[in-house]
Amino acid sequence: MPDAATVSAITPGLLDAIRAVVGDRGILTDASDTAAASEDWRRLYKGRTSAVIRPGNTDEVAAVVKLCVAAGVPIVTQGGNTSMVGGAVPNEDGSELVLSTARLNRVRDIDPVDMTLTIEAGVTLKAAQNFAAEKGCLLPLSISSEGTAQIGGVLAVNAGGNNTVRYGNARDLVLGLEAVLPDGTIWNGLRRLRKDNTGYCLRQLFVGSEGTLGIITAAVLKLVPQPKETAVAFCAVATAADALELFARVQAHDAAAISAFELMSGLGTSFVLKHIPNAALPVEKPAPFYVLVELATPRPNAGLRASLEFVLEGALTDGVVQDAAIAESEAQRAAIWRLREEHSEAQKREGASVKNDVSVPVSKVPAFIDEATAACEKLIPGVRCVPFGHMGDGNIHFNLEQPVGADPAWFLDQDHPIMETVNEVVRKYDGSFSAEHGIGKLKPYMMPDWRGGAELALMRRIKDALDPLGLMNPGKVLP
Ligand code: 2HG
Ligand code: ZN
Repeated sequence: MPDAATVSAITPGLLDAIRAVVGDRGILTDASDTAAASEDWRRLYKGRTSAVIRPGNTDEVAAVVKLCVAAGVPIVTQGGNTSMVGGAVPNEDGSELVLSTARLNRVRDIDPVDMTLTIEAGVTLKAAQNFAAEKGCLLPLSISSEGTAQIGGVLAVNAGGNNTVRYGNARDLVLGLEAVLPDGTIWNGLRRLRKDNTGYCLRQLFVGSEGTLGIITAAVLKLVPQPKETAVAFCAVATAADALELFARVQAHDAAAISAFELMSGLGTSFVLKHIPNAALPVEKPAPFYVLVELATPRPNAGLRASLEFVLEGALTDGVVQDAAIAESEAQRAAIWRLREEHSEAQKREGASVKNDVSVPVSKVPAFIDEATAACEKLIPGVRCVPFGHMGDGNIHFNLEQPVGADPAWFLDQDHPIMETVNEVVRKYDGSFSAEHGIGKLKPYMMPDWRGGAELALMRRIKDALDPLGLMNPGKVLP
């Protein structure tokens, strides 16, 4: 076995041996395929690889890992390649192979009594939600990229998304896991038990590890009953403080029914209206901020709409809300959600943007937004702050769009000072510099500052113990 310092070149012999395991359709070497897998969704990183390996089952993953270990070749595991932090792209020197989970795409089991879904890593989150819905269950995890993002990646990064306020993050939904370890051993921990106190909780090591400790190949996910009633409103508010007041009022009235409480800035929403076909504002006049509030319950005839109307009427009377529209149909509900979910795409089309995926205590969200906005506008005059996100759990995407007419490359070069400026405010409110997108390639340099000392040392010891050769997604997460 090679030692950690030696990383060998990818030889034709290695690719032949891999081809013998996965077959012709399990290995892509065309330039268009390898180029697509080497660039991230945000186009921040352009790496290089000589092949994308697509194993068709867990045994093939294990065999490929063993071949790579013997050859000293690093592996970058990739699902839907929707990472916001460059977590799934190979480096620039072409020394890493990309292992795609796309063909691990089977639903192994779904049980509506146990309320569990046993599913392979390459199934998209959207397809997994649909399987659950067909059995009358809800997979309570929803993110903007769910049509493309795959279960393996969603778990590897511990995605959060729109329903964390009610159901927690991806890690809270994982009962069991199957993974291929960095030496090629298959660990089958696909238990679907609600209680299982048997030593260290190994599955949680892999959730959030971003492919640096092994390759997640399948998981048992917790389901919940499908809502029988849903009510969604789109509300115009003058300030983020008003949005917080609205959140407090909905919580006081029916906290258990809240399934999403999302904030959008007026400017960010104007980008959606500008760039996304058929997007329309459901309220009469533009406002500085908007809130999407969704209530949902598995109880029939629960009167959610009346609940929402009651809270909104009070909020309108007291000037907390300027205007509000409640969805009258599934189509209207989808249109309201689209305004929220297209924020990233619209920002991409508007120009270069620097993202800050941060969290603070929910009660501090307005102060954080006000102070971070002032600090960034001082740092870069003309910068356009477009904060949005999951206000109900305190996770704000404090994104900055380049000043109008500025050079995009120049703007992106300012990413470190911008992120540091935002992070200073995050620190003031005891928040996190990475709420749900993970660390990837973008943020390892921040780790010593935020997670240094015993915490980072422990992470390194875990990494060294599991992946002593450093072949699993090198350069990600740890500095
Ligand atoms: C979302 O909440 C995603 O839509 C993407 O987490 C956030 O683009 C972003 O910064
Ligand atoms: Zn988000």
